[in-house]
Amino acid sequence: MSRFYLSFLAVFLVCLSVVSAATIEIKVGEGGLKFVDANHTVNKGDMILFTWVGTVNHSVMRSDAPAGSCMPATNLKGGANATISGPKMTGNASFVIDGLDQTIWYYCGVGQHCQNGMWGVLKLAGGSDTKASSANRISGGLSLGILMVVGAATFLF
Ligand SMILES: *[C@@H]1O[C@H](CO)[C@@H](O)[C@H](O)[C@H]1NC(C)=O
Ligand SMILES: *[C@@H]1O[C@H](CO)[C@@H](O)[C@H](O)[C@H]1NC(C)=O
Ligand SMILES: *[C@@H]1O[C@H](CO)[C@@H](O)[C@H](O)[C@H]1NC(C)=O
Ligand SMILES: *[C@@H]1O[C@H](CO)[C@@H](O)[C@H](O)[C@H]1NC(C)=O
Ligand SMILES: [Cu+2]
Repeated sequence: MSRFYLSFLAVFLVCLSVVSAATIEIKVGEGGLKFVDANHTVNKGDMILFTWVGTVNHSVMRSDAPAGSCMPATNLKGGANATISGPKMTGNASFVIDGLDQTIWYYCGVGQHCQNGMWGVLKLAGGSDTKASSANRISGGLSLGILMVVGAATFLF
């Protein structure tokens, strides 16, 4: 193996190990008064994408602890807004994990939906992953790795 090949391989492996941002989709109102999946382990930079799939209005609000407290959060870190989306029936809403909170609690503020269990939890993790977001993260890491290898090759040759 040539030294060049080995250095590309090294760059590639380093890139693979870098945690890249993932998009985590949460379906709002799938199967009733639910977020699916409600709970995820997230990393800084991940985008949480809520997509409305139900047939009644739902909102997405951040709350303080404990999970399922069903009250808008007060004084979120970084001046974040407790309202991620007001009530609606279609479309989407998203926010990016800023890494300031170890745990983000969220719920639907429409009617008694939250009291009926329509809430979820996003936990910040350094390395570990949830099943739901690992596929996205790996493909993101792969494309980044490939991009950097192509970049290195262009530079060296
Ligand atoms: C989400 O996690 C909380 C604990 O943090 C747990 O009580 C709840 O049952 C979980 N919800 C789902 C839908 O798994
Ligand atoms: C929070 O977001 C809601 C809905 O997007 C908006 O109406 C409200 O003005 C915002 N509040 C602050 C303090 O930015
Ligand atoms: C759903 O939400 C929209 C936007 O806030 C509102 O205009 C509409 O009246 C709501 N529909 C119901 C059935 O509550
Ligand atoms: C989210 O909704 C906007 C319009 O409200 C649309 O332009 C955009 O494509 C949607 N994004 C996703 C990822 O569905
Ligand atoms: Cu709801």
